[in-house]
Amino acid sequence: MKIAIVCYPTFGGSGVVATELGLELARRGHEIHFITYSQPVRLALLNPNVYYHEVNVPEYPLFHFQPYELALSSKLVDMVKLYKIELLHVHYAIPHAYAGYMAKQMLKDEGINLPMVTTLHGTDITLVGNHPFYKTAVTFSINKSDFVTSVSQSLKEDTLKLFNIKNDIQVIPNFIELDKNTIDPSISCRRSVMANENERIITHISNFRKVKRIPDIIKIFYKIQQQIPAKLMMVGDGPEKEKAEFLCHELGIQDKVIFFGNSNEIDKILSYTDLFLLPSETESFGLAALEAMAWSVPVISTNSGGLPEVNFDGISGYLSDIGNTDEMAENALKILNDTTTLNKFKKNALSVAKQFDIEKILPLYEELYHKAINKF
Ligand code: GMT
Repeated sequence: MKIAIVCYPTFGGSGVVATELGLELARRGHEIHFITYSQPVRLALLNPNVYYHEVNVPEYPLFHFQPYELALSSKLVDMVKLYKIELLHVHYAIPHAYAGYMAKQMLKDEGINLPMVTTLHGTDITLVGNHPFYKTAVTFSINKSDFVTSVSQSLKEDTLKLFNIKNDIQVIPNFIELDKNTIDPSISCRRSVMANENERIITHISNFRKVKRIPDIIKIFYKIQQQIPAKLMMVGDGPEKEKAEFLCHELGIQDKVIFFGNSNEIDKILSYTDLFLLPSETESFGLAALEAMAWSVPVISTNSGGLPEVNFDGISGYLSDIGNTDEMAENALKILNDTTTLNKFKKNALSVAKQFDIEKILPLYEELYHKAINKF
């Protein structure tokens, strides 16, 4: 199949899912066209089936806001015609489903039917899309998609609760490529850069937005390091990062916390990690938790949104109510205190992650694409 994928090309989960999906589809022989404003961070172009088409938005001083949707829908129409693309898969409803619908309409005018699959990822529904200024357009674009998927049952329920949706929503969870999880043995071991032999390594990875409750991570770690030798790896960047750095200084734990910023060494960091913290206000799924589990890392998370669908309480880690940092620290210590328990949780985390192996999830998308193409 010839498929166009529209996504945010950033470090965020929706962009990662879209890119990994496209790359795996390309490996399976499909022709994949990424159409977005810059090259997706995880996109390696050394694949004969992968194309990247940049959407350029010229700066014009008259405009207070540059019209990205307009440029995107034009680019979609041009690329669909040029490469005879058969299907459009947009990730994140805002504004991609909206621009996709416009492209569909323009193509229809020329006698071309382009089926559109929209995948809802979370904040496009729970935080941003639900805003009264966007809601009408978001509802419209979801209803005008030929097929809609959501990354968890919880997100599906939220979407149906918050919007007047007439379409069926199919749940296709986030996935992980387990085969990838081997560290090149020629790379010298750098665990020593992060921690001493006797210290447990605890990690958080995100875009440091408010929804991630970054101060809770510091509070949980503060309690852990009072009981056992430990270091905290903070990976990623975003608006809450500086506040977290100050908090570490206030608590006097700055020497035990490393702020990496956006890192391309996530796999290596996770391979040395003993515990992952994700105390988010909400997560439609929690791809970061799954990525950690795929490296046999147990997870301490909240029980909000789709997190209970990926982190199983008492098995791959523990779940607590939002903001209950005392309980999260206690649970973390239960896992970290002795090596036998830690190893049991590590083993369980990996076996839960295996349920989300790309080999199991990707055929669900392929099946949906066939259905969408055959619809016209
Ligand atoms: O929250 C993020 O880190 C980014 C965000 C995004 O839109 O890219 O992630 C959302 O999509 C991911 C992939 O489907 C999910 O795993 C995340 O849980 C979801 N984030 C939220 O719901 C807050």
